[in-house]
Amino acid sequence: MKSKIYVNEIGYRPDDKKVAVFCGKDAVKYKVFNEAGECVLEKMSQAGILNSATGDEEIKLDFSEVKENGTYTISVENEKSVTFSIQENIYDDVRKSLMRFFFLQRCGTELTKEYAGVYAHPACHNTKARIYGTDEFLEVNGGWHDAGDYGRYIVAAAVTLAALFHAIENDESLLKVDMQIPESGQAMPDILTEIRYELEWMLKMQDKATGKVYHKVTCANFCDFVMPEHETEELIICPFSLTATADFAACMAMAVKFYEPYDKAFADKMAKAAKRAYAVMREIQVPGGFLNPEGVVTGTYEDKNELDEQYWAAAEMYKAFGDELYKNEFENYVNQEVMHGYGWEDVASFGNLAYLSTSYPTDEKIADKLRNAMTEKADALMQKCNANSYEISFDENDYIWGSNMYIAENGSHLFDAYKITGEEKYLVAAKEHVHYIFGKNPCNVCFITGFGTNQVLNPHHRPSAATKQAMPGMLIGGPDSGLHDPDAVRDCMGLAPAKCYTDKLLSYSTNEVTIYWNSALLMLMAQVLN
Ligand code: G3I
Ligand code: 9MR
Ligand code: ZN
Repeated sequence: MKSKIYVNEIGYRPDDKKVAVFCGKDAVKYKVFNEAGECVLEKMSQAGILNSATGDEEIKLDFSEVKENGTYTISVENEKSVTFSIQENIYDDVRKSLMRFFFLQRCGTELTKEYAGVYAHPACHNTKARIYGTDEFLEVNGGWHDAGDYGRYIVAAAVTLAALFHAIENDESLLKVDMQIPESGQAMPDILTEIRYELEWMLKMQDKATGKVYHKVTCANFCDFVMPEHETEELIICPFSLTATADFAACMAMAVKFYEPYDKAFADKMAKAAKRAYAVMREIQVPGGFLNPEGVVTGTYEDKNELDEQYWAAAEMYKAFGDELYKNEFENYVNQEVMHGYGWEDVASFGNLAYLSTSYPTDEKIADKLRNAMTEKADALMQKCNANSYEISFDENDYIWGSNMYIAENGSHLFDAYKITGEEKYLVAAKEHVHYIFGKNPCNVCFITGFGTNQVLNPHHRPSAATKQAMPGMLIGGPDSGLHDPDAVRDCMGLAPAKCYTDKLLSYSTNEVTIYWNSALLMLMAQVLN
């Protein structure tokens, strides 16, 4: 039987706030025991509060006083939690594993046993790809497989890299992590080498003639649960899209400064690519945005609002190159209906960070407006945090496909307000979002494969399924009350929104993984746990 005390199963750093959750109505006595079996803390809780997202009354068990290194359990009545640790560098392993995931997702190249273990495979997806609707073929090898499937999508790639760049900016120690990749030990830090692997592929997805960027390259259909070299159907390059082209421009502009010190020619190539994409992005006007062309059924990353992508691109272009034109265009977008976020669909928050951190002149009124909007957003999230015992910024309507990405993203919005106001409460709240992902959640599972006591064993991820071994270091999508796949319907029908999660291979809407979910978590961890 799983314990009913929900705790960060990976553990805590000594000085962070530490709170477990227990379902119950009345106040309870709880105790914390160290590995020697000694009780190091005994306290009374407050009474439970009803949570509209779980349907449960929940009690907070605050044990922040326990700060000594060691392993512990918490007990309430006859219930005992899983064992967890307190230690300063407790997150090093999970951070590295989350980073190595990108290497393990490499497409178009052989992964050897030495670096990839059971996930080793020969080069995959290395035939030329057909440009949809034509007899033209293009070499677009490389990059990372997007997710549990083997598609490669520009929108997804760009936001992944943006989050990774922000992770590095917030925690420079990421540049020192030995990712145990074939290139480790070179002058370029491993994380930048890995990111470059994706950038090189993205550059191939830009049309040489026009500067427009293709939306994705995938087969027409999703393949079976096989290793990537066995997906051998024809590769199809889907049409240009405004979102892909704008996100591409933003991402390339961001990348320039990271590579300048190591490879000036590569940095210049990206600067040029960014400018070309930005210049033409608005020409790609398809009513309603990108949709799959006939015969192709893989991921769409469809987006009804394409303004936030342009907003983000304008901001990054200005930050990178300082041209007045980009500034004017950005400031013009500020007055329009843009969607703020750090996810694949709504990206304007990346634009805010770019405008607020550029060394070129900015308009103070606009900067103030952005800071106010960011703080307001965080305040709305804080209200939700205060309304439930998990202290996360979710109510019953927030459990959608990829909810764990929104958990991470909200943590980053709270962190933004901390940076703007200096108020500690935002930082403390942001950290609870990491604790939730690591096990303090009503699904009672650590949402990173390979970590924690209650592990995810059957992720919707083809290499994991083909090897019958969950690849470690993947952030799982998490509860989705929309019940978007048959397994979710069968296992979660009638459950409260926060519990609509099932550890089944076929549950792609709750149990898949993606590059941009890992990166969102790495960004938040770099912000609040460095
Ligand atoms: O935005 C609306 C929100 O306003 C509404 O309240 C809510 C209620 O359901 O839905 C929200 O939209 C959801 C959207 O994700 C939010 O990001 C859609 O219902 C949901 O269907 C959509 O899911 C996306 C899914 O593809 C299907 O399109 C996921 O975000 C996205 O991560 C996922 O991406 C797939 C790729 O296509 C293929 N590769 C795997 C990858 C991960 O599953
Ligand atoms: O594996 C696919 C996953 O990456 C997608 O997110 C998901 C939704 O588009 O689709 C998965 O593929 C399934 C397909 O949609 C329906 N037939 C079964 C496929 C494997 O579960
Ligand atoms: Zn591949």
